[in-house]
This record gives sequence, C-alpha cells and structure tokens, in this order.
Amino acid sequence: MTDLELEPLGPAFGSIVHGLDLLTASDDEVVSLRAALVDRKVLFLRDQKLDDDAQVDLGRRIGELTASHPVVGGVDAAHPEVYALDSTDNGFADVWHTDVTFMKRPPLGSILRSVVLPPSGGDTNWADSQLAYDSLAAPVQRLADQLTAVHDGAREFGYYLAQRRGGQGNEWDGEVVTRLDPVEHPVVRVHPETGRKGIFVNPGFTSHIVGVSDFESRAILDLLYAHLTKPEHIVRHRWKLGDVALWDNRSTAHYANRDYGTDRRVMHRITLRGDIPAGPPN
Ligand SMILES: O=C(O)CCC(=O)C(=O)O
Ligand SMILES: [Fe+2]
Repeated sequence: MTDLELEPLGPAFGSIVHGLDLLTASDDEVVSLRAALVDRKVLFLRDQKLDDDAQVDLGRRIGELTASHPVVGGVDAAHPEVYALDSTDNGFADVWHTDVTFMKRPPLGSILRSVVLPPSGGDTNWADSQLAYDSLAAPVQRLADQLTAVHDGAREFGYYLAQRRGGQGNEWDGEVVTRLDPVEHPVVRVHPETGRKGIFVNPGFTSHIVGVSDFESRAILDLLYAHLTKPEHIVRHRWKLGDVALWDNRSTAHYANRDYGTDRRVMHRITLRGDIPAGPPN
C-alpha cells in the first residue's frame, strides 16, 4: 500500500483524495484507494479525466462490477455496466437511499462521475450510517439490533421494469430480473470487513419492519431516518466537472439535491458487486 494524500471532511467520515490520477493509478494506489474507501466511506477526487470506458476499467480494478442496475439498462450497448442518471429522463435521487437495497445482494460500493452539471445546485449528500448507529442511545441500539426490515424495489422501479423493459431486466447475482419481489435485510448491518454496525434502512427502498405493527414500524423508521440524516452525520459535495465520488454502500446512504429547475444534470455510475447483508449475532 502507498500513502494517499487524504483531506478529511469530518472527523471520521469523508475525504478528498489529492494527487491521484485515476487513469494512471498504480496497482498499489488502487489497493490504498479501496482501503481508504472502507475507512472513510466516501471519497472525492477532483480533475479526473474518466470516460465510460475508463470508469469501467477503474471499477474492475477495485472489484467485480454489476450490471448498471437490476432493471435500468446501461447507458449504451457498449457499456452495460454504466447507469446514467439524466434529469431530462427523470433521473433523480432526491430521496435518502442506499443503492439497490431492494435486492438480496446490494452493491458493495458505487463510483459516480459528473457528466453534465447545472450552473449551480445538484449537490449530493452522504450520511455515515455507522456514526449514526454509534450515536444512538444504547437501548435504542439494542432494539434496532433485533429488527429485520423489508425492502421493496417495485415502488420505485416496478413501472420501469414493466413499461420500459417489457418485464425483462438485467442479470443480477446470476439471474435475469423479471420481478422485484420484496427482500428482507437486518435493520443493523455488520460491515463484513470492519465488523462495525450501521443503520441499514432507508426511505427510498425500505417499506416496513417485520413483526411489529404498521404504527410501530412507521415510528421506528422515522426515528432511525431522522437520526441517520442529522447534520453531524452528513458530508455534502458540490460538484464540478471532472469530479469522481466513490462510496461504501454498506456504511452510507445518500441524497442528490433536486434544486436546479429545468437545467440538465447527468451523472454516470457503476456499482461493485456486494455480499448478502448480515446483522448482529442474536
Ligand atoms: O445524482 C447523484 O448525485 C447521485 C445519484 C445516485 O443516487 C446514485 O448515483 O446512486
Ligand atoms: Fe444512489
């Protein structure tokens, strides 16, 4: 491993990586970048010169890539791994979420680059789900530790699968996605590399908590969401062209501000294959 020049954005969460060109990074630097990703949870690099090919190449050096998304096609035929969020095609992410938690195996992480930016606005915010878990009161941690939640992708992507893909999505975890059945995940996820616990529910995809009343589910989720998104747990990125963000999807949630009116904003994302989330031992 080589030492990367990391500028912290908060005591434990978020760093700007200086002095690293992602096009020419050495194998050692890529290993260090991956380690920094787990440690700092979200990383930003300025002035990068990635195109779709180079973004895919970078992703393959860090891990194994997934399809662009379980149901949304790639940006073009040559890049089935690249997910384009285009504001002129309803590509928004103005709900707090962790990527693709509606599948059994959500991505390990994501790599996002800005392609077209509005004159201002369109910042993205990340929340540190581990810091948020750690700062819950111990009895609330104990409650959350025991809970399981349902995540439902049909709410957000059911229409897309049916109407724009004719019911035939992409291959995900070895199977072509033809339906978005709800999945269950622990409310508290134990990070497979660090063992740290984090809040693993999100308003984008979590529908309810298992085994409690609707009223209890709503109240518990609202409590966890309000706590997860406290300003102390957030870093906010103001994009410039050439910026690349990488995040650990096992320990963060994110939200893209939709405050730029009818201006166009396009972002290209790839995701790294992840594992099945594990909760705390009973
Ligand atoms: O547009 C953004 O800044 C983030 C979009 C998003 O949620 C994602 O790329 O996963
Ligand atoms: Fe996202």
